[in-house]
Amino acid sequence: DPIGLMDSGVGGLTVLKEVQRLLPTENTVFLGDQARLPYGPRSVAEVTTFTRQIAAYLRQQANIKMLVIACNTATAAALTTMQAELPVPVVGVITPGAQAAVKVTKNHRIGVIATAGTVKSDQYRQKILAADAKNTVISVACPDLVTLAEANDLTSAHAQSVVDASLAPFKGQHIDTLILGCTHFPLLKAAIQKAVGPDVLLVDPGAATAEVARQMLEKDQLLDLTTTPGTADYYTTGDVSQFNELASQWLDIAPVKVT
Ligand code: DGN
Repeated sequence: DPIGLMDSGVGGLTVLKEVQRLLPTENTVFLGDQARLPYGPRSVAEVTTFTRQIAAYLRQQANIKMLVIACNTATAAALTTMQAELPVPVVGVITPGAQAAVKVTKNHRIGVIATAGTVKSDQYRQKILAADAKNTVISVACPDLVTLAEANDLTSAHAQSVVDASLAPFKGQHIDTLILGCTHFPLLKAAIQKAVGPDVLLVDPGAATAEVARQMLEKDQLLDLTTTPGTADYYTTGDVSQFNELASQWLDIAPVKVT
């Protein structure tokens, strides 16, 4: 049975890539809810409803053995609920990302960029302080970066100016670590690094999340121990060609199957 991953759009593909890298024999099925994007400004109740619907769809359609909520906004809103409701293990991206940042910061000043929903949930700050209370956390909502990523506008002068403006609040804050707290943001990594300068370490929670997923599968004896390369299926609730363009580019595979 496959591992299911979900996001509000293409951002979750950044997590899928890490899962495929770490667990190349696992089958995966991904759903991007592009028709209802963005999740960032929506209420907890609404994001929880969407997450529940997608989980049910992936269970029924693909009999997933694990759900990775590859979306920070949905993790913040619905991880605990989904863990209580689903009969399979459920992994979110926030705790792995927070712990990865705590491991690498030296001056204990950690920045977080995310959607409004994730910032409002305060979960990155709470998880970071739970891991090490001497950290200071500065969180900034950057909804415009989601729009850039969905439009596959990653390297243009316009994209850089939007990224620069979104990250301006970090000027003078002396952070040494910045968590990309929205799964769309690793797509804009180059522009983000340019905006904050070369001395700030960017943390992409995707890799740490893939490792947590591996550990949970191992513990439950659900790991695929064959040597055949895993298959990948993709679903979007939105525009197939738009999804395909970015997915094929980011995952370095073409064409991808989208239904
Ligand atoms: N990719 C989602 C996240 O990680 O929070 C958010 C994108 C959105 O729906 N605004």
